[in-house]
Amino acid sequence: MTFPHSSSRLLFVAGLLLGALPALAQDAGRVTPMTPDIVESYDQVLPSADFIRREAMVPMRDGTKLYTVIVMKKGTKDGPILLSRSPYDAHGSTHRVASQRIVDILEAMDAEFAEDGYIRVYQDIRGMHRSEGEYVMNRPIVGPLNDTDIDESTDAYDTIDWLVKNVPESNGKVGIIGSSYLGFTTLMAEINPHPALKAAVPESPMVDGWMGDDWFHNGAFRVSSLDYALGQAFNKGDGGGEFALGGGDQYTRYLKAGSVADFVKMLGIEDVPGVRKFLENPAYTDFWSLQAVDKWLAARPLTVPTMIELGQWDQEDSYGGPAVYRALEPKDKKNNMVSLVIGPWRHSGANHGGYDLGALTFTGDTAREWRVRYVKPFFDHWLKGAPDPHTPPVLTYATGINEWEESPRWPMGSAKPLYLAADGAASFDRPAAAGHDDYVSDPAHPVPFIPRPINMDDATQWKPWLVHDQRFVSDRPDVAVWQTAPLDKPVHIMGAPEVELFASTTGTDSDWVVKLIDVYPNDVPEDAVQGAKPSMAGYELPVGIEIFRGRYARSFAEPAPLTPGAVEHYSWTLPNVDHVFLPGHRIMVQVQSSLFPLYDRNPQTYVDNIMYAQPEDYQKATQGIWRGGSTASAVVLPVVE
Ligand code: PG9
Repeated sequence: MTFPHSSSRLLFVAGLLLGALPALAQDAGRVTPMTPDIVESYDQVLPSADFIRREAMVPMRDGTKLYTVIVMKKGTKDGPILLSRSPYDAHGSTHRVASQRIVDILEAMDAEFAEDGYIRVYQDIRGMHRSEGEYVMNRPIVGPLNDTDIDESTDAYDTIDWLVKNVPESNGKVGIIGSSYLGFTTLMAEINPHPALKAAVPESPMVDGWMGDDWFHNGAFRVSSLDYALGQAFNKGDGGGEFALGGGDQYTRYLKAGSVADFVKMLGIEDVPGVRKFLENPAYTDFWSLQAVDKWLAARPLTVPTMIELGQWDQEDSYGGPAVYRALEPKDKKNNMVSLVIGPWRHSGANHGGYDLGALTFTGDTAREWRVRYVKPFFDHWLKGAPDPHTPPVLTYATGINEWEESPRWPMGSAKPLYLAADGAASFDRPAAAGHDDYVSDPAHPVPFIPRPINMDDATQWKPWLVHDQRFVSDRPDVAVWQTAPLDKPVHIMGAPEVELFASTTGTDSDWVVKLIDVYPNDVPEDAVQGAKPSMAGYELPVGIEIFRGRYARSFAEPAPLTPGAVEHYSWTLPNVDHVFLPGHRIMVQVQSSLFPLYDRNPQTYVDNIMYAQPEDYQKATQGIWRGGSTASAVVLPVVE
């Protein structure tokens, strides 16, 4: 280990001395400064604790200091550093439970590392909680959208540089990990990476907020984004978190409010920067495309081994992980630097218990299994020189048969269209004759995305919603349904099903929602499984749900009105999955024109900025879903034979 700065040597000595003086430190007011910037923290820590916890204000190149917590087991020597850069309170992540054991104070996902000589570091990103500076939500990289000299990539670089020079117990190698926003900061660290950054695990990373991560999906706005932007605007010190927007059914609340802008005005939050950016940028202009992280990564060399993870039922960031895989994989000439993992999880579920999701039960704790069998050996190899674990290029969990599968690439399946046919049938044979099925979509009665009363802030509703039984809407007259006969052999899909929809509307704008569903037989052998779970008999399990905003049929950047009555062709993808439809099950497709209040309502009358639609713009429309002939709507399944 080398200490380039003499101050680091001093620090090391001070650290050794202080390690022997915890009781004194507590007497002295619970924290003891090591230098003005590094504090050995004894907050609620007894001499018997098995760990050391330091707090440092780490200086960035522009002088801004970021609050950083460094935790390791006592006696750590030559340990690798595992870093996470977070907007969610580094102090909280290193104070989970008041305990004297390192595995308790850190996040559950850290246990394997904490016990094995890793130095765990959490940092508040710029402007958040205890860090200095100004917070910019998903701060774009320095360039056209950021005219400063700093971004999350430079902050990661400066942090890593400081850590390897100022943590004397480290071996000088750094890995980075984190989910969602922390997945975004993980990827940002890979742009012009510090040479000490040796491996990265971006989990459910937020990559493109318009295409399919948090804010919009294919142009449809996610109303929950407002709540998030509001919370982030006030996350300073111990502040922030959720906002009390009133109780009751959110379906009613948003319906009564009107447009997104009406809701924002009602709350008086037009000037919150995060909120304003949504109102002003509803289309995929440079504002969004120039901040898409996959595009930045595609334009740079691949130097950091990267394991990308996402949950099959990720209700927040299902787009980003596969997009980054597509951007990086062509550079991975030997197929040994980039890997993709899709587990049977919700958003960030990989860092928690992976036994079940909603009504589904898996084979044990799949999340811990992934962390122990794949993530830990991956970091051990790159950060500690442990033997090559031969991380599989692709690791997925086949739901339906509940088995892990290792594959050489992604997607694995080949395209097999499942066509919508007459009389509610779905078939692998293309119907010769063209026809259409119609329904009336009324913005005054949008289709709920989960049963009412809806509270998206209630984790029990929000986290498993993507696996919710769809029977609660399949009988609605504004939900069109097609299904196969019971399958006589399994249908295994590995990839992102593609929607090829031919549809008409009597309006001038419209949303289209397609759901691919696994329908369980009405009496299922699975019922024999013992446990507290409700019966799966007749269950309509969504394998993938995704929305498309009609005005973007021809261009994401330049929306245009739809021509009433004309049949338009729409293409988009459902989330990436590894799923087996078992014999006896049916494959169902549902189509509807709203998914409320998760997505704002399309008024069904074209207006330039949909955020500002007026009450008179919200009009009923008759929707035609076309099938057969030259307008053969289908969901193209990535089938593995
Ligand atoms: N999905 C959340 C998020 C990421 C990035 C930006 C905004 C929100 C998250 O869970 O962090």
